[in-house]
Amino acid sequence: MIRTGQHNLADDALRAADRIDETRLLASIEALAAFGARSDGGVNRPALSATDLDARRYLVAHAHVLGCTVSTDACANLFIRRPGIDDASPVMTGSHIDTQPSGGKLDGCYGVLAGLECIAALNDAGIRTRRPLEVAIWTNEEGTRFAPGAMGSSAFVEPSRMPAYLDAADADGVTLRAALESYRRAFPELPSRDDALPAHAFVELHIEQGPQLENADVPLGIVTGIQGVRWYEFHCEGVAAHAGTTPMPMRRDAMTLAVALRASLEEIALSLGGEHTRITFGRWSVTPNSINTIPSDVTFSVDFRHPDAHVLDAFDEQVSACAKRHGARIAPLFAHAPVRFDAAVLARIDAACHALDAPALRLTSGAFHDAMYLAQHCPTAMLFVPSRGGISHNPAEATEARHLVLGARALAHTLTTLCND
Ligand code: HGY
Ligand code: MN
Ligand code: MN
Repeated sequence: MIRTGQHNLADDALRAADRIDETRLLASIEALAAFGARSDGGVNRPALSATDLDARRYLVAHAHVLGCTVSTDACANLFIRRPGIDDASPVMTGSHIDTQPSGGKLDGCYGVLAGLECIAALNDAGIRTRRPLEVAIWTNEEGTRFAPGAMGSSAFVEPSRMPAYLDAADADGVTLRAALESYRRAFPELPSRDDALPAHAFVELHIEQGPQLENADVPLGIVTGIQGVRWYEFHCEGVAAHAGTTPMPMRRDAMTLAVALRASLEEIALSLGGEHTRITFGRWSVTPNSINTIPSDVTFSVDFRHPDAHVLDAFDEQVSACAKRHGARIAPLFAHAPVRFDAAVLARIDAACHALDAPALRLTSGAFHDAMYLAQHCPTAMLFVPSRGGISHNPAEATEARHLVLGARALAHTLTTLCND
């Protein structure tokens, strides 16, 4: 039996879990939610926006109070490190703090704050782990300000992605390059890492954002993988003309084209993917967007998800042909294949749930997460807590306090055992 100080390692994991403090965790969730708070109780904190930089400043200060060091990298990822006894490769946890425009308080933020709560719990318990523990804050996971999503974590595992990312622009034409320059000016004191350090393991705690755990009445989800995702933008072109004078047969209405194309794309998705299909046409822009002018241009996004790689590839092929048939242009924005997580890390999470006597359900994630890229870098897995009503990407996003605490306790147990490998 390996002994550190007066305790054996199994005790350390339980002692760390027992020092998770509900009041401190819930208070940190409310404190972070204040940055970009919406009047309806949600949060709007775009990646690298002023509110995001303020939130980062709050978390960097919090990290220093916990006795941690903070560093960053070329894509503004933040790494909050609790030193270990040895300078071995760290165990990593964390998630993202950028939100959807009408997002909730928990998506991403809960995983970051629970990671910091685990550090506070280890400190309170006086536990020193063999390996360092790092909480990562990955930049632009949502991908709503800059496409693609999970930009920070993908650039961390593959730095060669950065040059292409720098020219990504938001709806106001601000490039990632400019946003990163503002970030560096705001945090000149943070040491920057040149490349991705090896990691012993990565465990991401996240809300499920769907209904499975709540429907099964189970408080924890052991996430075995993530379904695949494809993002595209379609552009339909018509001819602007007067709404009152132009006879219907004479029109080339871009919206009529777009609506017909949308129907064809949905039909393809459902015929290929069946009940597991998830297709969303979430972002539209109409030009000139005037009540009394026939649209000349309509652009809309497609977010397609499916657990089967063959279905995703078949969808790719068929939508290109479909766009051609409809005379529309198609621009692929983002693609990630389905991911299977590491069995050994899953076993650690499983052991933590058993140690805490907590029922757990194995499931695949419908949402993508930074863990899908970290899985290329080191042994990776995820842990879920239920979402009330399965709601997320919505100000009403919520999770029972007892589940938030249990998730953090299971994370503390898992991280402590991994940190003592
Ligand atoms: O879109 C997603 O699946 C993630 O929530 N950003
Ligand atoms: Mn998320
Ligand atoms: Mn999200």
